[in-house]
Amino acid sequence: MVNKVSKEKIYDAIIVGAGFAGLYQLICLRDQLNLNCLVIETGEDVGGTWYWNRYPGARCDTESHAYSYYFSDELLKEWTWTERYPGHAEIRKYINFVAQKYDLKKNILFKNRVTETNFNENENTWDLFTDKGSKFKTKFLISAVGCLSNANIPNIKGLDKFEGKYYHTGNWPKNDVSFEDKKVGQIGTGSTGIQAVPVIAETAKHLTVFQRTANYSVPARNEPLSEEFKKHVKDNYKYYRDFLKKTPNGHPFEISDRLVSDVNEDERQLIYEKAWEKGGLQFRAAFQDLVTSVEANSTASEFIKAKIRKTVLNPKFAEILSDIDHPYGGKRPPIDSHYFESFNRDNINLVDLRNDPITHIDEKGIQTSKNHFDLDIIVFATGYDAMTGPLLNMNITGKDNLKLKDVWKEGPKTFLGLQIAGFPNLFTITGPGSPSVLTNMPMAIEQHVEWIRDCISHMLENNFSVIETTDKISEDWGKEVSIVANKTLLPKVKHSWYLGANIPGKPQVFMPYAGGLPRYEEICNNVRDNNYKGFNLR
Ligand code: N01
Repeated sequence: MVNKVSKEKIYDAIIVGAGFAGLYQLICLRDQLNLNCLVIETGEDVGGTWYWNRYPGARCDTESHAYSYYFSDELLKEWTWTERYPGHAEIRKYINFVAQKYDLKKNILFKNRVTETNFNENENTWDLFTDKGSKFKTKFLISAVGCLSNANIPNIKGLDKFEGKYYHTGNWPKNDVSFEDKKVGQIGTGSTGIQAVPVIAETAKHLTVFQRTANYSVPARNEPLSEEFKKHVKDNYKYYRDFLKKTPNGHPFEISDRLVSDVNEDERQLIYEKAWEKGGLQFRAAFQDLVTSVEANSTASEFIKAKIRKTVLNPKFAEILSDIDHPYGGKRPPIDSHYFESFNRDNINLVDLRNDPITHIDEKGIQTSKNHFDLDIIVFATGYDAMTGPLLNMNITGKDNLKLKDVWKEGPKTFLGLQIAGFPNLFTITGPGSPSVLTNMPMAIEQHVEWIRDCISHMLENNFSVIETTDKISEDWGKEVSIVANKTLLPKVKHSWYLGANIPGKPQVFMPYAGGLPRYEEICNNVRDNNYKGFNLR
């Protein structure tokens, strides 16, 4: 495909990233608006985050019938998921199925990373440069780079001396990594680490888990889907489409409207037990006030801590794993398949980095303040420079030589997470300031992609060539994002990547919009219906 793409012409739209967002944006702009489009993608194939996340146990935490494009009835009828939560390989199959159905790959330039992008004020166009030395020009630039695509390997002294192999989960090799007969060390116990531990422990000779912050997790209860449920989904996709659009997080479950204080202790325990048995992210939907009230939250937190202590037989491990310092759901809550049970194996060890921090890595493994751990493989499940990282990586320069990294020195500033003042004609799908990572991503993506499509269509119909928001509007939106977040417990959690606190030196600002997808969509639609109020069009 690569050599078929002309490098000279001015594209109507260039989309960066060929994941869920980039592919649907291509469908909307190429097939619905008839624009001349190019997608530029670093990977060798479509998939976005799922192209890179092939680590052991990688699986989506959203139930499969909701983790789908909903824009096409035909697609919903044609595709059938096989498990309650789709695994990474099945998601890649799905994305490839979509790419093939709509013949998308012919417009995608693979194996090219965008390294620099500059706005040309004379032409109102964007110039893009890639690591392969290619240059492209476009009228509209659309970032579909994802929120969690900038892998973070912490700067630990001596890693370059390590004689074994090391991998980041978000950059996993395409060929399977074998853990057979290997001593493995895994740093990180977020959603990713919690998925990886049970699978690595099963095949490795020995696994040492290095935990900095203890984490909650609820059983996913993954299982193959019954034929009956598969049929139910196909027969009811219209119902699910409406349902998913109405729930705050775009997930296929209702958030209860009862408060923790509405029920007595016995009833509460029964409700939690039922939710635990059902499994999945909907545990947090058991009561309405779990993410807004510390007291209410503590009942869920204590329930899960008790489950951990009951499951983990080694009292020392049980103590380290249940010594959790933040409210349940304050960080993105993981779900797992036998994570805590894995600590009952005899080939696993757990290191509490709070009491025994890593000092450095040497040729043979990891040195902590008290011990040395001989390792053949180190797995970094250490997360991402989330939300802003992938955008900043493109070295974007807007009007008046404005550098994005300078504009965002104190944290991201956007209008609706869709545009940045000083960067005309650049749209950011699921950008900071939008619901994005607080939702089931395909739902947030579809809403953004369709809004951008409608906006560009409006511009073309009315002969506008430039759209740009202002500093004042972005500032006001930033305040709104912060007011809404402060109604929840989310901004109060230390070390949360929602705040950028996981990356040394990153400004700490709560980045996603926490007011829910339906409310956010209403705001976006109001902007659209009022002649794109908040944007200057010319
Ligand atoms: O990353 P994380 P993740 N020394 O940042 C630790 C999504 N996701 O890849 O908490 C030692 O959550 C860090 O410790 P601490 C989901 O949205 C989705 O797990 O900072 N440890 C933490 O334990 C999720 O939230 C699916 O103290 C260090 C871990 O590494 C997001 O991706 C599946 C360290 C990082 O946890 C990110 O999850 C999986 C250091 N220097 C993930 N630096 C789906 O279902 C970091 N850590 C779609």
